[in-house]
Amino acid sequence: MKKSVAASEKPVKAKEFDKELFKRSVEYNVRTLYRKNLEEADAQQIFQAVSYAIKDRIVENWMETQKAYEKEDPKMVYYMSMEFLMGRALGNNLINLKAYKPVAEALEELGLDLNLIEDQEPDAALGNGGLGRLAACFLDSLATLGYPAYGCGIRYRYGMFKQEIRDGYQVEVPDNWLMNGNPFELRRPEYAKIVKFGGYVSVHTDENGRNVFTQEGYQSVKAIPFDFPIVGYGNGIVNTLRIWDAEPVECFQLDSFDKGDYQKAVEQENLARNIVEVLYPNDNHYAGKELRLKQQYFFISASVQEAVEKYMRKHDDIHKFYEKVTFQLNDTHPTVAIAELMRVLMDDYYLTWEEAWEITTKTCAYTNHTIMAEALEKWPIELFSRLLPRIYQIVEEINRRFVLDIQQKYSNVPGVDVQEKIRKMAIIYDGQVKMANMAIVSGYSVNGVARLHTEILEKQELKDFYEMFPERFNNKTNGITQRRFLLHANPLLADWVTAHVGDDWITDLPQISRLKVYADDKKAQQEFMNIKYQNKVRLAKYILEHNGIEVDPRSIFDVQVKRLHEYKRQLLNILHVMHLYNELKEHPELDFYPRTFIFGAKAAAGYRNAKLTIKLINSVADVVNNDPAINGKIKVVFIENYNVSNAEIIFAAADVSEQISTASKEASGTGNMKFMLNGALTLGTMDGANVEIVEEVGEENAFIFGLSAQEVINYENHGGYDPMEIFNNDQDVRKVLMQLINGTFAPGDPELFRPLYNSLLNTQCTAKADTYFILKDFKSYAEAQKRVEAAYRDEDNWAKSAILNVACSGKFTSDRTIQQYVDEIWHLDKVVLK
Ligand code: GL9
Repeated sequence: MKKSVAASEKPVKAKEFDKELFKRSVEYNVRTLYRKNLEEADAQQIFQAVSYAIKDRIVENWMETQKAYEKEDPKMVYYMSMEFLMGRALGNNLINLKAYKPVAEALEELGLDLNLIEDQEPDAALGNGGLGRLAACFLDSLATLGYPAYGCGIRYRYGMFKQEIRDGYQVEVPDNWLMNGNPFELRRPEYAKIVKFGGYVSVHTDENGRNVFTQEGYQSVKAIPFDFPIVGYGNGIVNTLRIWDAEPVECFQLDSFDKGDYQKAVEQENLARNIVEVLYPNDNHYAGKELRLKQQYFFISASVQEAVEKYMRKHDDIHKFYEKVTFQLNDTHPTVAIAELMRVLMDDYYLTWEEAWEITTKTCAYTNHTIMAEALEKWPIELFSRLLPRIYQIVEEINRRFVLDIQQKYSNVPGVDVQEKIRKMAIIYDGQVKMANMAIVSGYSVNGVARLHTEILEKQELKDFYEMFPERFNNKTNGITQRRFLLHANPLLADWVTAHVGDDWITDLPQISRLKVYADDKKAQQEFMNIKYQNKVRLAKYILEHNGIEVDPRSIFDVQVKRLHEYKRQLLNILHVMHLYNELKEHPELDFYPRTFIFGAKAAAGYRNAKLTIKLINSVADVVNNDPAINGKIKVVFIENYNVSNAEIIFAAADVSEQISTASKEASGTGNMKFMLNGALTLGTMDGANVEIVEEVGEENAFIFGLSAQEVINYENHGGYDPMEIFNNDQDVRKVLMQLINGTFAPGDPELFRPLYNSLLNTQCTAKADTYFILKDFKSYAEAQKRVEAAYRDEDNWAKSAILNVACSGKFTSDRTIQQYVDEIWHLDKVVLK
């Protein structure tokens, strides 16, 4: 058993940080953990020792917080999510304990560099992208605002894969993040739960004439929770992220052989081993895998059981459950929670359907994160009912009653085709269980994640539901935590902001608008650009170390980092780079401002066009970066393994933020907000939260281009558009498209990029061409890029716009988002520690 020593016996507020005590506890931990002194310990061991010392401080506050919750018995939100993209914990915990600088100093006195120690920590990458990182930002804000909350998720043994680039191709490497142990987590076997899969349901009538349902012949798995502390900023609050690990229910029993249960014992053990093995690496895409549904039910059943048991430890009337508990379902991934709560209430607490339904519908709320059709979760009945027989019965009954409601409501309404309504809205239809429909029908709130996205839900995607339940629909524009993405990620800018407007922005981001008065101030502009320059030097160093490419920090850093997806249109970006390269080659005399195009993106392992786009970016980079004729004026860099920790370095260094999704497709985006907060100017379409970003900062401080969401939707409703027309009429487009298939960037294999070419143009295939309107928006994008260059040449004005971006980012703090969830959906009270 690992032992460690606290820096202090009693809880120490951050201000009273005792340096000497801290140093001693680090030395002590190295000794007891590794039988070494500081000089002998390696970097990883030092990281562990420092983390245990910090954890001991956190634990004091954690206990106090939980005691206060115990005493005050406030309403709690359970944020149910398949993904929590936490990134590293040490630096963030120090920031939120307000102990970052003192700890850095103390370590320096020991001859240690906190930055290097932080680099020893693997990212907790239990998420794919925006949706998972949003969950992490929300936990930070909940703790900082003092709201009682649990995050509920899965402790995947392997998180998001590590990306290596070999010969320009993405190679996926397993992410064994728990390899060295995780100093911040706490195993809580005393809260283990049993989760049952398969078998059949038997019904019998009990002595009171009630039907009792029991699942029999099932396989079970033991769910063991691991708790992570979520430290609030400077308020002593520590909430809990509870993620579930799986273990076999019983180890091999010798008598299994005798009973003929050997086979079952093996199967149960395999189930436990497989279920939490790995995070599915799909973003905005549903693959329909059986194991994925098992993962969903596994963590939901455990979390719902725990929520009910915890409630019943303090209360005797289960009917009032919703007064103390609310479940926020992060997309449809956790929606089996609805049926699971119904099951527990009816089967374990003997409530009637009506009683259970009232509680469930007042407990569950659903967030929609995408309108991408391929992301919609639909489970074949065969699979769903085989894996979750009792849950399936309940879903069937929810559906039966809902279809009756539809018939009742619309049968006598002239002009309404009831069958058509049922086809679109039923939870079970055409042999499938539709999870979004269940989430909408069975909860009290449905929210989108940016204003435009919510409007599209109400007017198009979920129109029928909106008509039936208008009061359930609401918008919660996403946000990000400024503690991680400015205070920790960009200390130079953070200090500069604080020097000018004080440090209120750390917990009240709209205060950062006081910077506006400095936007025109020449000295402030220079200081700002100087900080940006230093951050670009830091990123250039990272790129040199990790990619072996030299980039000039005086060039414009034009950055697109996000998951690789056709709708996000990295292809548009790289086609434009090819076009610029062509221009420079044809007109070497062109007065061209040097530009570094930086990409970072992971592609889902089975997503062909996405992976080929990565290869194209790297192939273009090879040619462009090594062509002496263009004199280093364009550099293209693909940053390997884009993740939360290198993102922090990247945002801080960006001049231009590429947010170029096909309008209507990006529900919100959150990277766009992180760039803005760090003073990058948005080059983007009117999509997702870009709309609101531009509204805050003013269109003159951004570069907007392309079709509007409504225009895209109109084309889509009329069968798309004809890209051939553009190909035939636009010389620039024709040239770059030909280069995809003539070997310019793939000398040995001219056909290499044919699939990308076909995706844009091929109308012979049955598949539609250019469904993401890349060629349609190309010209408008190229013009916007020209405006970027012209604007950057006017350095004072650029600095002014950049400062205004920082100053106008106040709306996009996740503190605001969470406050809106609290006020309009959850209705929680703050807990303040004395
Ligand atoms: C996403 C949207 O695509 C983003 O636009 C949005 O900002 C985030 C958070 O609301 O949600 N929806 C979605 O399925 N993903 C998103 O990032 N993908 C995953 O991360 C799984």
